[in-house]
Amino acid sequence: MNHDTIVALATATGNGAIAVIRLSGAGAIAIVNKIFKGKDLAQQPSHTIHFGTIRDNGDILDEVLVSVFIAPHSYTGEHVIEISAHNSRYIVERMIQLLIQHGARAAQPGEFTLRAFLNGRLDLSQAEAVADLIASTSAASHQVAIQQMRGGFSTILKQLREQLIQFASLVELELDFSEEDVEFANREQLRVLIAEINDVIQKLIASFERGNVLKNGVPVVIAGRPNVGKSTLLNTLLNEERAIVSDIAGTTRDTIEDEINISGVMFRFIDTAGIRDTHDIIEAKGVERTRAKMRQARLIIYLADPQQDDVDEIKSQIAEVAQLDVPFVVVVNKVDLLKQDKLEALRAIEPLFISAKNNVGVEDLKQALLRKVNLHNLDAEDVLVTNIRHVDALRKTEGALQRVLAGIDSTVTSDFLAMDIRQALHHLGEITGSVSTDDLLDNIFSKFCIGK
Ligand SMILES: Nc1nc2c(ncn2[C@@H]2O[C@H](COP(=O)(O)OP(=O)(O)OP(=O)(O)O)[C@@H](O)[C@H]2O)c(=O)[nH]1
Ligand SMILES: [Mg+2]
Repeated sequence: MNHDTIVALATATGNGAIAVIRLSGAGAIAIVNKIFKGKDLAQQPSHTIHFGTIRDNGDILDEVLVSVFIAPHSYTGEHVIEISAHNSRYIVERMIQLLIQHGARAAQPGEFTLRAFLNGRLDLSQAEAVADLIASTSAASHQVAIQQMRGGFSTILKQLREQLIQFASLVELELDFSEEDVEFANREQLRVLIAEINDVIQKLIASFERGNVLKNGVPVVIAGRPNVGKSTLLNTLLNEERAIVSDIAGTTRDTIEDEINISGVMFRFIDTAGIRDTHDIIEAKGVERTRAKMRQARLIIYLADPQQDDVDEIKSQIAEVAQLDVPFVVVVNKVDLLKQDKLEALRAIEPLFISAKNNVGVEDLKQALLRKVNLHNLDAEDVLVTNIRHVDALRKTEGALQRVLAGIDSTVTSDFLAMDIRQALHHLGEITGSVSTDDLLDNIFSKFCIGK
């Protein structure tokens, strides 16, 4: 199965000067050679590029550049050919058909990367990072994906896993000598190793929240009483008329979301229905939704309007927000209308003063948000877990290690100890793919596009 040569368009369909058609497999060079007129590709060294024409029965289909990668020095570890052609849908379709006629097969989604994994060019978490990298939309998510694709935490995990394997085999060896009551595996050393692994795992699990936020954007809820200017602020942040603004209280009834990139970090702003008691059933539902969104937020912008509410009233609103236990910033809107004495009185609550309508102070607000999430200065060496599958496996590893520790303490027999260590190894291996099932691989690679 793995010996057939696969072909797919590697670049996006549609506009663009160049299309790259990629082949991988033992027959890649021979197949292209049959339709390529130029140098004999079979005679060329790896990592070289050759100009020539692709011909169908003597008719020139296109002038192309052909890149040659000889196994195992390629993305997939197999022979790889990349044909750079002119990006016409017609040319691309004909060329792929031609290659299939000459012995290639159309690739499945993610099949190039799957082969890279099966041939040991990437581990599973690195392969997943390829998908993330392609999907990355901000400097931060890009950095996390690159880090992971280049090895990331799998290197650390592999080392720890190997040490644990050593212990597993020593403990299992004890089973063969069970009559004689010997201990090959030093229990104290095992305890130290487990503590070390636990430490790394804890850090990785803790990084998940941060990593996930980087990948998916920081959810920031804009909340406050009706008419304080929440929708106006959303529009100003997005620099477009995204939400309806009016001087009628209760204009926004449902949540409205959109993303912007601030200094490399994706923020997802969520405009909400103004909070008040209301008999209007639809508005009441909207307010309920606002409260739910506030609880789920990573950060709340609590917007107040001193034209509507006096300082004490605003203070009591803030006290309510504080109870949610979600980080928040207090922002006073409509400074353009604010009288000096009221402004002074408001300083006590240390808000940011803005005018959403006139775009005053909004830049400072953005900077405050960045400081608050503390994500923009990511260390290039920071290892972050962004994948729910990985975090699951890490949690399961943690559980198994706890059982190993408990086992050492209660001096259970070696066979139970060995079983728990094997469990931990299994879950650690799931992350890097040292342990994998067809279902798991299917699940991961089917999410890729064809050509990746
Ligand atoms: N003077 C002044 N008016 C503003 C400012 N920001 C918003 N407004 C006005 O305040 C009114 C309400 O603005 P919205 O953005 O619709 O308020 P909201 O908080 O979304 O209101 P609801 O959706 O009803 O909860 C509109 O008439 C805006 O033009 C500001 O900075 N200065
Ligand atoms: Mg609104």
